[in-house]
Amino acid sequence: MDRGDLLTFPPGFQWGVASSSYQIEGAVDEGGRGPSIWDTFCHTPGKIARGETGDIAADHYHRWEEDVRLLGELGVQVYRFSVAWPRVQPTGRGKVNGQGLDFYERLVDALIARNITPCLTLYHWDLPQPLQDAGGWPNRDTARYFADYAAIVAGRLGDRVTGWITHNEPWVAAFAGNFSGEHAPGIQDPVAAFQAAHHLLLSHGLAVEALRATCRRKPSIGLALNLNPVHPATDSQADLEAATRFDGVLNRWFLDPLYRGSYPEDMVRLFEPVLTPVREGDLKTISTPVEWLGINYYSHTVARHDPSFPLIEASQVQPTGREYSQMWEIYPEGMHEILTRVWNEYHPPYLVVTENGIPVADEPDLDGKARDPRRIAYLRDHIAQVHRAIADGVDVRGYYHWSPTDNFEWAHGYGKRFGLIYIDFSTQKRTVKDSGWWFKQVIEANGVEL
Ligand code: IFM
Repeated sequence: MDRGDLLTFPPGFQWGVASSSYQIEGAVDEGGRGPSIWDTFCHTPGKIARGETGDIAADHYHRWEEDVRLLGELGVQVYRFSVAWPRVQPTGRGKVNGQGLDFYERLVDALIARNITPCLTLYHWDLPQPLQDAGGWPNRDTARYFADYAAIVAGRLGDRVTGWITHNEPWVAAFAGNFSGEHAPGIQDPVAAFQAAHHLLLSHGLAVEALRATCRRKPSIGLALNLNPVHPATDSQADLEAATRFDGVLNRWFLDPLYRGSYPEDMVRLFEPVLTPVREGDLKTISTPVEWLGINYYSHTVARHDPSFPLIEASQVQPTGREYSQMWEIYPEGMHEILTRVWNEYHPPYLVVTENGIPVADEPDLDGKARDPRRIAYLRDHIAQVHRAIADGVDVRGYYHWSPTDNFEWAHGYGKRFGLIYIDFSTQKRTVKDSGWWFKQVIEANGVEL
């Protein structure tokens, strides 16, 4: 498998990049698109750094051809993108906006023409605002509307797209959106957050049925979970237990229902005061087997006992003396740890790293070149850990970098850059960074040089 310092990957391993609609598209009121919760949230003063919005973002709605061409230049094999539900159904239910579907159809056809496999995410957080007005994810009806929307997209694209992701990071959608309120819709209500989490999972199961019933080509369905290994801040009993609880809400609350058909008992006891009863049959729907699981890995979590946090009595700490990016500790070993743990404890058919990347304050130099050695180092070290997991017997079939271009990083606005391609947001000029050319070599070699 390895030649000298080159860690080579199994034949057929897929190298990709991942993006999401609201973070790149812009054109929020064009092509018949309706408003989403992120439009509302961004236009609420005080929610986003510097008052920025995704109104224009990376202007991908107008520049998608250039973006697809750049993906081709980098030799990318898979492009994971998301469809904006409010482009397809401006009010989230009923009426379909053909122009929205046309946009994604053009994109998919252009990818296929360049031999880039599309991997379509149905939901990356841009819920149509009218559905939020009717209660959002805490309202059970939203799950049913999501399945209808899945069938609509599958009806148009299911003859050529085979890679499907129902949800991206349902933990973030549920808890950042409805518990901490840092994300849209900005609600702070634990009861609503747990209802949202349950309905997101339920909608995943319902969408799986809808995709299988509608796609003309057999779909290969997964979902993308944000998973972190959780480590205790010290070896005290209190911190060890706090780490178990943190792991319970971050990882097991989603993995257990999907792969074991039940919520973790220790956490159910803990969250009992804020849980609403689960209806019969829901967990069977949620645990409908799917073809693969996507893991979005960025860092690990270090947790300590902290009674000031209700219910969970645990909080995250940032230990000193470690290496950090602008948003998280840099912890490559966690990639190996989470892949092997999920593989050994939950037995998914196979895994794909559906996101991994680093926010770096890049700027092109005077000669116009965008040098980003920290991103290259981060990617090399994390890809090496994917390789290590494969060598240990974990079936990982792909690695998708977040993200092809710099984009709108939610509450951080444009202040955090994750792209392999630099975007000057004042001109929308694209410049491939060193990391982009480096990733191209990784793809060509099907391996990473240490
Ligand atoms: O930009 C986000 C993405 O939308 C979801 N996963 C994490 C990325 C980086 O924060």
